[in-house]
Amino acid sequence: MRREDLDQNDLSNRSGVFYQDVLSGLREPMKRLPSKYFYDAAGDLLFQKIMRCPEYYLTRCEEEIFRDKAGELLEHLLQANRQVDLIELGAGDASKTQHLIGEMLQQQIHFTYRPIDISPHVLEQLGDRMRTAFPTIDLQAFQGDYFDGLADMATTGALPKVVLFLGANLGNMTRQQAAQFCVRLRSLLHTGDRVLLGIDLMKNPRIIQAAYADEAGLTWQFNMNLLRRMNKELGADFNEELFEHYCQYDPVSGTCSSYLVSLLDHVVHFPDEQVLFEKDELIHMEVSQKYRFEETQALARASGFMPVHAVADKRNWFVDVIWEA
Ligand code: AVJ
Repeated sequence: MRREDLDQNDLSNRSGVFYQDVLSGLREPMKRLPSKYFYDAAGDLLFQKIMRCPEYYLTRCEEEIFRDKAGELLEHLLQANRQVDLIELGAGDASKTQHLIGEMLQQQIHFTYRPIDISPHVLEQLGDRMRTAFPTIDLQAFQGDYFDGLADMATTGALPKVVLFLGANLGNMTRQQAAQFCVRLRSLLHTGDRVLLGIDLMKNPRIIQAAYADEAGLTWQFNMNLLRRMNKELGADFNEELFEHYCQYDPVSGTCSSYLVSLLDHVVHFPDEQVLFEKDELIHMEVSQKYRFEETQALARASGFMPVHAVADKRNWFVDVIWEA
C-alpha cells in the first residue's frame, strides 16, 4: 500500500483490532505477535505449501486417518443419530472433512454442514469445492469467530451437534488457553453432542523440530509474511533482512515455539509509533503445543467431556479424539 492509500485508511487501521493487537504485543517486554494473523491471502498460500512439504507430517497423518477410518470415526460421532448438525471450526480447505461427508452421504445421514471460518476468502473456496464434490449437500457457512458461530448455531439448530476441530489447531493455544477453550466449547453444547479434535502427539523431538524448520524455508516465509502484512496493512517499515526465523521444540513441555530474531539494533516505524529492536532480541510468533495421549483424556474430563474414542495414524504421531458432551 502506498502512503496516499495509507492516509485514507489510517483511521480505520489505527483503530482496527489488528493494529491494536500488533502494537500491544510489540510493547511487551518479551515482544510477541499473534499467530492468527499469519493467515492473509499470502499466508493461506504459504500454509498450503507447508502442508505439502516433506517435513510437515501432521496433514498427511490426519489425512490417513480420515481416508482409512472415516467409517469408524463416523460410527462414534453419530451413535444412533440419523440426523445431525455437522459444525467445523476453522474449516480451511476441508480436505479431510470430505472423507467424512462422503461417508455420511453414502449412509444417507441427514445433515447440514456448517463450516465456521474467520476468512471469507477461505469459506468461498470451500463452498465451491464442496458443492462441486457433493451437489446435494446442505451447506451453511458462518464467517467469523468460532464462538460467535457456535452461539449462532446453538440458537438456530435443535439437532444433535457434531463439532470438528481438526489439523492440530488446538496446538496454537497454550495448555491453559486450550483448557479454557474446551470449557467454553462445552458450555455451548448439549449433553450427548460430540466433538472430534485433531491433536499432534509428542514424538521423537527431531521429527517435530524439522516440521517447523523445513528445508525449503516455507515456515521461515510464513513467519516473515506477518512482517510484510504489517508493512502493507499498517504502514510499518519492517525490513525482513534484519530478522531471521528460529524455532525450538522443547521435548519436556511439548511446546514448539517460533521466533523472529533481530539481527541488529534497529528501529521499526509505524505511522505514529516506533518500536526499538536490540540485536538478538526475539519476537515470539507462535506456539504449536504437542500432547501425550493421556493428557488429552485429562483435558476432556477437566472441561466436562467424556473421552469416548480415539483413532491414531499407523505411526502414532497424530490422534483424532472423540469426546461426548
Ligand atoms: C495450523 C496451527 C496446526 O501449528 O502446526 C504450521 C500452523 N505453523 N507451520 C501448526 C503452522 C508453522 C499449524 N496449525
